Amino acid sequence: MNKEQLQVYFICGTQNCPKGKFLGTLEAAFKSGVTCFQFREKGQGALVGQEKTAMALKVKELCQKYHVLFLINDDIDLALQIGVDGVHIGQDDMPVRQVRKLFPDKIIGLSVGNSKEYYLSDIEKVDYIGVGPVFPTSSKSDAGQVIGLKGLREMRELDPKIPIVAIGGITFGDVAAIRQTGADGVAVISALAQSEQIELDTQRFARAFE
Ligand code: TZP
Ligand code: MG
Repeated sequence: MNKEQLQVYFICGTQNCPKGKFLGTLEAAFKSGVTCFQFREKGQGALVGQEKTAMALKVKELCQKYHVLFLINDDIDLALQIGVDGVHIGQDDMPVRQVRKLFPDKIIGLSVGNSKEYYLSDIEKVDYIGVGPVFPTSSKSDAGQVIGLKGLREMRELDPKIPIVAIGGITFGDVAAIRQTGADGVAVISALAQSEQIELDTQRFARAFE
């Protein structure tokens, strides 16, 4: 994959946005510089079943309109059903080997929290890893140990090649320091989902990669 597509990586589900604002939030962000989107519909208040599928199809359409990569979190069945650019999985989801068999040519991203998880993972079968939480986050209750910029740099040193997306508590003011660790992109939920100036904040993320 082209790792520049990971630079401004927005993760969101309807549960992360004020009621009724989800698609509007996505469109505002997509037109302002988001490069990759992960549909992560989970947790309290998340859509399920037909409603989730219908929303995923709307998101797919928006991604196509703005040339944003469309990834689905965890839900392999949904990804197979509607067609995606890729999927993102965690350490406790379907094993990478199995996911790769189902999606031989698609992007597969894997969450890796530390070096132990790195060594236990099928890294050669994934396209990028999501590393964090770099900073404290309130968007994921079981996000694991905060690793800081130091931990992020250590992961980069462990594997100089694999595309790395930093995640967890990131705002646009952190991008310069994160880039200095050698990470390729930043993934955010709240910095965009809860922004009151989504266009401007997305542009700030995008500009930080110029
Ligand atoms: N995985 C590790 S931290 C995190 C996920 C999904 C949440 C990131 O959200 P935020 O609001 O950008 O901290
Ligand atoms: Mg998961």
